Amino acid sequence: METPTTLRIDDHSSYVVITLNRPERLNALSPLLLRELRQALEEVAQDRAVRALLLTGEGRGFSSGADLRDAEGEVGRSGTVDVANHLLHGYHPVITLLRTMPKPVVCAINGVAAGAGCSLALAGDLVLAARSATFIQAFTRIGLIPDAGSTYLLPRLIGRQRALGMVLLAEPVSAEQAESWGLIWRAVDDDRLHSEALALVQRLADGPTVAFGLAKAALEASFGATLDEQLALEAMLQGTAAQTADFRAGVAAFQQKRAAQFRGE
Ligand code: LHQ
Repeated sequence: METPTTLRIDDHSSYVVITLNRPERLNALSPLLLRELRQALEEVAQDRAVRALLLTGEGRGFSSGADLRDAEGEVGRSGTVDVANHLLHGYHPVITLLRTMPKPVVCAINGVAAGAGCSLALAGDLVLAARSATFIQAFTRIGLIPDAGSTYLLPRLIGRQRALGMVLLAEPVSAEQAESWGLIWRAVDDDRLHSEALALVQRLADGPTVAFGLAKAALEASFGATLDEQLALEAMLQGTAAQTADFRAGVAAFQQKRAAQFRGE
């Protein structure tokens, strides 16, 4: 991939850190950033050596959502951009790649996550946030509805009432509030965010990657399934997990009373 101009990509061999890098606009999601992020995510998804992903932002924001000042997309000038197409071709591949990534995705929310930036933050598997970070469903402030997955994710994470509160009032929700609602995994002190996120992604990268990917898929499928369908899916996916070298390594380590060394296959 060509060196991206809106992202920083750090390859730590077993995991990759992608940093949104337009801090002067609080990492607003320009069409170029979305294209570069999509390409980076496709590469992470396909690279078997990469066993986990950390997504974070540079500067004092995680992401302020759609770039309302971008000249290319002209989102800010009402009627000059085909919003539905921009969503279909710009945002949706990114959200889908994150949700279907066959390896764990940690999001480290370093500051405000607004609009589609909030959707992006919540698309991760485990979301850590700096205590000073906020989550704003900013869409209705500008007369839009939540997009980029927020109407799917919010009710599943926090229920209808809190989802509606966030959407209709569009007020900042603190990291601590987000943690207590179950919107995110954990709020951590600002100066600990980076080290805690790296420790978490390293831990996940050392885990049974195939099982992690299959577990994610099973949990995702559960919302649209009956118990019988879900039991059948579990049996099928477990059949796959049980064929991995990591399963054999895990059982052997248990029998020998030592920690397992997983290789992600
Ligand atoms: C920005 C942005 C921004 C550009 C701050 N764009 N520059 C919509 C349309 C079409 C298709 C697809 O989907 C969507 C979905 C959406 O995401 S709609 C929601 C879009 N986002 C927003 O409405 C949030 C807009 N931003 C804000 O409300 C504030 O900036 C927040 C609350 C995020 C942060 O406030 P402050 O901490 O006070 O920072 P600031 O407002 O001073 O912003 C700092 C700079 O970043 C500033 O630039 P400047 O040159 O004046 O220093 C802002 O213009 C720029 N910026 N958000 N979305």
